[in-house]
Formats: sequence, structure tokens, C-alpha cells
Amino acid sequence: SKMADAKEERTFIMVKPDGVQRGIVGEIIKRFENRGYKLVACKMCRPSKEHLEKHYADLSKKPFFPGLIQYMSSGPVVAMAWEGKEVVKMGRAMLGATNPLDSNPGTIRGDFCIDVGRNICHGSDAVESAKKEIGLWFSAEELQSYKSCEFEWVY
Ligand code: 3AN
Repeated sequence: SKMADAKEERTFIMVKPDGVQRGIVGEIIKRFENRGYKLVACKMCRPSKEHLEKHYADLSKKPFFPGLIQYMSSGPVVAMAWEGKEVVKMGRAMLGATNPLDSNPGTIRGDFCIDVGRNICHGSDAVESAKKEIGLWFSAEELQSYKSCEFEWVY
């Protein structure tokens, strides 16, 4: 059904090295849980430059690309998949704008950071990229499927 499809939408959210170093992991998870989204995969890892070059392949021509790969491989990240209705679009809204200075207070970036090169979190920008990113970061066995509530309107 349409409702079931919408509930199964997934996005890839990652706490970047600066978010981990600053201890904002729990805060980010809390916001997604509070909103009603369901955590279906979660792991801490130290991504290789090769892996990050795949993740950011679309940005490979940008002048900031080498610095971005350096920063993203400078420490562990927390990779997650979240599930629920319009979670891709809503995840982006909860993260805020790419440049934290354009992010409204109340968003994660708008509340916790200032620099575009240290913007603490990543979120997929479209349903298609979310599928690609979840496939890049997680194996099928790492993705959980579970019922958290018997009510259809709660995930
Ligand atoms: P978003 O992460 O909001 O989807 P993208 O995909 O355009 O934004 O950029 C990916 C990452 O590249 C950003 N999160 C940020 O860390 C970095 N980045 C983007 N634009 C710049 C920039 N002008 N200078 C430095 N780093 C940037």
C-alpha cells in the first residue's frame, strides 16, 4: 500500500568526525527518535579515503574535495539508516543547510556549528541517493527490519 511504502522510505544519516569528537552523536540520534523515525542500522567506523571518494563521487571536481576527504577520514564517524515517512526530505530539514551560516536555529547545524567544512552531519539529498549511500555503507545483514509498535501510525 501507499502508506506502507511511505513508512519504508529510508535515508542515510552520518555523524561526521567533528560531530563524534564534540560528543553530539546522542543529540542527533535523539532528534530523529523524538520525531518518530526508526533506526534500522547504526555503526561507528573509520572510513578509508577510497570509501569516501565513492561516497562523495559527485563532488570530485570541487576545489574543496581533497580537504573534504581529509576531514572525513580524520576520525571515526557514526553511520546510520533511518526509516519513516518522507524521512529523506525531513532529514535534510532537520540537518539544516549545507552552510551552517544559512541554517536556521532549531536545525542540527543551526544549533551546533558555523563552518561549512565542519558541518557535523550528513544526510542523503534524495530517495535515490539514499538507496545508493545505504548500499555503500551497509551490508544487507546490517540493516534491521523490526516492528517497534503495534500501531500503524507509529513507526
Ligand atoms: P550536503 O552535505 O548538505 O548534502 P554537499 O553534498 O553539497 O552538501 O556537500 C557535501 C559536503 O562537502 C558538505 N557537508 C561539506 O562538508 C562539504 N562542502 C560543501 N560545500 C563546501 C564548501 N564550499 N567548502 C568546504 N566544504 C564544503
